Amino acid sequence: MAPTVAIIGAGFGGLCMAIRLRKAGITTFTVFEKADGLGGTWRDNTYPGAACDVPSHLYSYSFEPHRGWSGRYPAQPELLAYLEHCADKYGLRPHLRLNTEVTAAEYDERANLWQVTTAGGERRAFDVVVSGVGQLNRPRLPGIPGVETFEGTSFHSARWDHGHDLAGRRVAVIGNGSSAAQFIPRIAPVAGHLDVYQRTPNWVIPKAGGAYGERERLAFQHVPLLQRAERERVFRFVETVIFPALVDGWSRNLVTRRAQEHLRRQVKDPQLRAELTPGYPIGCKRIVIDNDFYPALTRANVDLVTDPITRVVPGGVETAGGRVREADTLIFATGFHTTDFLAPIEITGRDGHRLAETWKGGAEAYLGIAMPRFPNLFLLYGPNTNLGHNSIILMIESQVRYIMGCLTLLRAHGPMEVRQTAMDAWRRALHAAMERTVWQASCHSWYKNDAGRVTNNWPRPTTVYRRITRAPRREAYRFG
Ligand code: N01
Repeated sequence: MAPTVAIIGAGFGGLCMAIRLRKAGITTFTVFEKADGLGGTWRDNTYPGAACDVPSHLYSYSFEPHRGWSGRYPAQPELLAYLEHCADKYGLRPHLRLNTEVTAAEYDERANLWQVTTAGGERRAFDVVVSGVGQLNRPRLPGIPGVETFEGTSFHSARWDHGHDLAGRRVAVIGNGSSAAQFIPRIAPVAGHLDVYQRTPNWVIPKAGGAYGERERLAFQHVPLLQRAERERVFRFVETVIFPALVDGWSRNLVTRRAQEHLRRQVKDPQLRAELTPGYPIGCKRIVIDNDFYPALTRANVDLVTDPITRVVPGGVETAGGRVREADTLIFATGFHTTDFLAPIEITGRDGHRLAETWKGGAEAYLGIAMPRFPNLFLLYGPNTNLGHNSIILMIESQVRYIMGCLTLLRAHGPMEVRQTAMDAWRRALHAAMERTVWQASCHSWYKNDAGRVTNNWPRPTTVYRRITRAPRREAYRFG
C-alpha cells in the first residue's frame, strides 16, 4: 500500500514533492499550507521590484520548463503564476489544505505513525512527514528599542502594505540586503525623502542581461533545445565561476574586483563609495546582484545613514549622537528567522525526543534531509542545503528524488531512521568542507546561528550534492 504523506508547505519544495508523488501514482498525500494561497516565499514577498536574481531557466523545475519568461530573471508575479500553473497541470488542488497551519507532529512508536496537529485542532495520522517550510519564511523584526512607539505606518518587506501610498512621504528603510536592494530603486522616485539605514555594507555585483526581446522570447518558447542549452550554460557559469569564489582566495579576488568596479562605475562620490565598501570578504554574506541599487542611493532625495540606530521614536529614527531623522513610514527590510528551521512547529520523535532540543546547538540533518530519532521525517531545503551561488530548485529536486527513493525503501522494509553513525560521519565531512568556505570569515550573516555555526549553507558544488543524494544508502538507515 502507498504510504500516507503529510507535506508541510506549498512553496517550491512542497509542490515539487507533491508533483513527484503524483507522477509516481501516489495520491495518498496532503499538502498543509498555513497561508491562503500556494507559492511560499513567492506568495509572501510582493514588495515593489520583487524578483529572483537567479536566472529564470535555472529557477524552475527541470521537468517543467517555462517557455514564457519575460526576461533573464523572473519577476515575483511570473514565479507565482508558474507555481499556480504547476499545481493545475499536475492535479495538486484536491490535495491542498490552505489556511491550515501545522503546529505539531508527534511520532507514535507503537503505530509507527506521525500524528499531525493543525492550528484548528485537527489531528491526522500519516506514515511520513515531509517538511517544505523553507528557510526564509518568518520575517524578523529588529529588536530596536521604541519600535512600538512609532506613530507612522510600519511594515516588514515580506508583508508589504500595498494599501499605504508612499508618494511624497518621508520613508525610512532599515536594512540593505537583497530585498531592500530590489525595492529601494522602485520606491525612491515615489517617496518625498528616503533614508536608508545601513548597519553593514553589502558586496554588490551587476546583474547581466534583462528583459528578453521579442525574438529571444519566441526562440525560447518554440525551441526547447535552446532553453535547455541556456540552462546548461548558466549552470556551468555559476558552478565554475561563482562557486570557486566561496572557497578559493584567487577566484574571490576576481569577483571582488568585479564588485569594486561596479561600485566605482555607479557611485562617483568618494564618501558614499567608502560607506558602501564592505570590510569583509565577498561571499561571506549573501552577495547582492543588482544594477539599480547604487544609482538609487545617489538620488538627491535619498540619504544613506550609517550612524548606528539607537532607538525608534514616535516621529522617526534616532541615531547615535541623539539626532532624530523624521519618518512617516518605517520599512523593515531586516530579513528572516533563518536558523531555527522548522520552528514554531513542535516536532517530537521517537522516545519523546523534541527536535527543538536536539537542535539546541544548531540545526543539522544527514544530507540536510533526515535525523536520527525522527523516523520517516524528511526535510526539503533543510539545514546546510542553502546555496550561496546557484538555484535552490536544483537542491530541492535532488532532495525530492532522494525522498522518493526512501519511500520505496520504507514500503519494502518498514519505517526508516538514519543511523547515528551515518549522522556523525556526515557532520565530520560537512564541517571539514565548511572550514574552507568564506562563510567562516568574520561577518554577521543569516547563514550562521548565534554561536557562529553555519547551519544553512551547503559548502560544496551543487553537482556533488546531486551525486550523493542520487539514492538512499540502505546501510545508513535502520528499519522497522
Ligand atoms: O534580509 P537580509 P533580506 N538594525 O537578512 C539589517 C533571499 N532573497 O530580506 O547586515 C539595523 O539579507 C541587516 O544588517 P546586517 C536571499 O537569500 C533572495 O534582504 O545584519 N539593521 C541587513 O542589512 C537573501 O539573502 C532574493 O548588519 C538591521 C538587513 O537588515 C535573503 O532572502 C531576493 C537590524 C537584513 O538583510 C534575505 O534577504 C531577496 C537592526 N537591528 C531576498 N537587523 C532573490 O532574488 C537587521 N538589519 C533570489
